Amino acid sequence: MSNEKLEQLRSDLDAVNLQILELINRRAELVQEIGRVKLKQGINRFDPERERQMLNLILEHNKGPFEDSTIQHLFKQIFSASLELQKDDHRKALLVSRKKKQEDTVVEIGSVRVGDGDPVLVAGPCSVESYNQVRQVGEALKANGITLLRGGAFKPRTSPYDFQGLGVEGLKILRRVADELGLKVVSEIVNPADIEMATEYVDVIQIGARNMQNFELLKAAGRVKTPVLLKRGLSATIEEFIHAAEYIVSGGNDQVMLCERGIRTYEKATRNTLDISAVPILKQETHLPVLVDVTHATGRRDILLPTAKAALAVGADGVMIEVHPDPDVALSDAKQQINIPQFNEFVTKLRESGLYKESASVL
Ligand SMILES: [Mn+2]
Repeated sequence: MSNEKLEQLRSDLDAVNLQILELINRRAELVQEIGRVKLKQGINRFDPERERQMLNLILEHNKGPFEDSTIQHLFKQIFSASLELQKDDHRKALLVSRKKKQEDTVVEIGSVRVGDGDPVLVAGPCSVESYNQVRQVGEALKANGITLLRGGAFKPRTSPYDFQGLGVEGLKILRRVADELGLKVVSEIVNPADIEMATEYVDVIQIGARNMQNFELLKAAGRVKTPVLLKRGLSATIEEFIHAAEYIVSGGNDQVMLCERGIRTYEKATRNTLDISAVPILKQETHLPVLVDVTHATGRRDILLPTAKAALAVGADGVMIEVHPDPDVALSDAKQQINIPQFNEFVTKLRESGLYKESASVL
């Protein structure tokens, strides 16, 4: 008899579980619907006042046997799961997400295609210092069959007393050398007001790590058609990085490349810690090309080659590296830039690894 009763109680419990399941999913559907309405109205998803009202109503009606604190704890779990659900919906809707667009985005810079499965190199001095300096590096690029020339004209430096770059003069030098040698210019812009002007001189606008969340700059880069190379912030999560890219793409510019450049950790053996796993994650989560800046990620000449190989092995669409004709006298990042013979060796070894084949035919 008592066994029968236990069976009955268990079967009642199963039925209640299923009712709770149905109700909890019904609740989730309502929350999703509210999320869609809020998104349309541009209202923030999380509303603490509303959450307080809901909790008060629930506690008013709590007749036990659960204590109010237990009920509050359980409902808080349900609330936060629902909020997560709205977040997931939101993530699915991101323009840069793989869910929104299956195919890889290929960024075209003249005849160079970034993201088509054939990795590229981006190389050049940290800062533009003179025509001769840039010209020497440009010639080394050309000799190695590399088209994308980088160089900093506007330098956001840690200290205001450090060299700040040549500004527009630097952009003009880059443009002149690139035109003379048939190269393409990648250069950082730091001021939203300079974006329009920069499009006259650069083929790729770089947005640096320190400006990854300069939202006005991101919006300005979204308003032009020039491709953008967006670097990950020093302490930015992958999610923040993806959202920064979304600012540019949602503004109307879909030619965006992501660049992992190392993140800040407790490790001192390298300047930053190269987050190698960010590469396959970004490739999975977004359809944008992903590059790795081995110079700033490591800050060490002796491990540029192995980290570049690692980057390409995990699926990076390109590698960025700093080259200077005489790094010892460079006005910025003197310790980590490589000279031209070292650069030639780097490119040769990278080609020998079979991971990098760009323009091999022109050699
Ligand atoms: Mn640098």
